[in-house]
Amino acid sequence: MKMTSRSLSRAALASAFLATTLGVSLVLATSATGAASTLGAAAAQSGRYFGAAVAAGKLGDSTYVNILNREFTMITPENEMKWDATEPNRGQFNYSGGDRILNQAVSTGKRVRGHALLWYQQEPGWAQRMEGSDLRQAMMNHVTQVATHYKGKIYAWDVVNEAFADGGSGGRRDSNLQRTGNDWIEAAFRAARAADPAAKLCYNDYNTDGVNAKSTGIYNMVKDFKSRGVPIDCVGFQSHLSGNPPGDYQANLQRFADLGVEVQITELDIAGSNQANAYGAVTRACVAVARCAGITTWGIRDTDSWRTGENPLLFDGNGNKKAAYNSVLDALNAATPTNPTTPTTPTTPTTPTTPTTPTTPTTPNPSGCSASVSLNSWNGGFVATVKVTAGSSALNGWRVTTNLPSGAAVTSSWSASNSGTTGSVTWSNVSYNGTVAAGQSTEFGFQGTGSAEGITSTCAAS
Ligand code: 9MR
Repeated sequence: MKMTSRSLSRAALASAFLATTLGVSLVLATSATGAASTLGAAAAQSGRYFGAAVAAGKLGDSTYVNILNREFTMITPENEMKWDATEPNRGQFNYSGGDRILNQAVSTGKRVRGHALLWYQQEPGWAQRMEGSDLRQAMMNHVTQVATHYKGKIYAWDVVNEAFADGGSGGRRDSNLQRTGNDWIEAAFRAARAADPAAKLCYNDYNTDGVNAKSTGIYNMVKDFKSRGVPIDCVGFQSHLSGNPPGDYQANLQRFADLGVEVQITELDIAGSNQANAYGAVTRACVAVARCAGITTWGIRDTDSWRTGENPLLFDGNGNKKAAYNSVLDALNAATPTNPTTPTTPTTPTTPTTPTTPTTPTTPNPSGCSASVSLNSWNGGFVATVKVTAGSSALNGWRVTTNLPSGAAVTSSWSASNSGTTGSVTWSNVSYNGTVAAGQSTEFGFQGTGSAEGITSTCAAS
């Protein structure tokens, strides 16, 4: 946990103040302590999302939709963007289910994790019967077509799902996809980047919850991709668990983050009697890793889960919050807020003596927006992550100018569109991240060659 003593004491001070002036009953609903009352709002305080896998067929169920709308800020289509759904016959694409979910997300201000472009399961029958270069061509066409259809609308794609073997080999899983050549994964990532440069591109897998042979195999692949400039932005940890995550769960996330990729918990569900504690442990691990961008649970209510009878989710069959829900909410609320990006010395908590009506927490920027850049550099290249934070008013669009030192050049980017690649580069929001609530943040990033040490950035509302 990265909770600083300052934020701890501020939170304690504020909650004591609230409890005495407003009465305890209000504490849970207010934001003055940083204690948000929904998963999505709680996660947003530290710049993260909280998502759920959603089935298009359930969008007519009002209990389901009410919880979805209230609690979640990210949606993963549970099956609707898979290969068998989107290309049931070779070259004939069907986006009806995927579009339904995308529209539901967009109309309610949520983002979408695309799942999954290539996976050895849920291949359409025609692809299952193919091999070799013919299959390779069909695979790449599939990636290109689907990523193009959703271009600019997807926060992150699971480009490749579950390509590594279980057990101790640390190698690839056998499949007809794998038999087209070991380079199929990087070819898929390059095709996805070319089709939708704004989407983050993830590799996603299960049984990768600690440092083990399988996660190390994936780690080595990501490291290799980064060193060779193969576009990869994130790694998804499905985290289908029974009881507590392994003791090195956080350390495992961190070692991937240290490679310069985002990490995401993509399909969380936890069975067993220790469920509430285990959910808390997973959430605390994510919020302790700066590059852990968010958590998605694989379904909403226990009755929505693929793990029939195991009740592994945060809401019971009637839609009531379970103990595990409170564990997650508390862990999200305890995360260090990320808002004051520019370390404009958050001066001593403005005299909390006189109980002046607890208005919104003092805003980091008086107006407009600010941008801060964090760099992950290696010899000859870098990844820059830029955090855009709204000032005292919401943003309906933003423009960031970064000044790159000479010799540095942008080669790819995500979640923003740019004009120019060297020197002064201007970045504009894409369709899904232009709206930023007052005091909240969004991120975009880019990869480049050369050294970006000394980069500066400015932000303007547009
Ligand atoms: O939850 C999905 C279920 O409805 C499908 O029948 C199943 C098909 O294999 O896939 C489930 O989702 C899986 C996800 O796409 C990838 N990781 C494992 C998930 C659970 O099996």
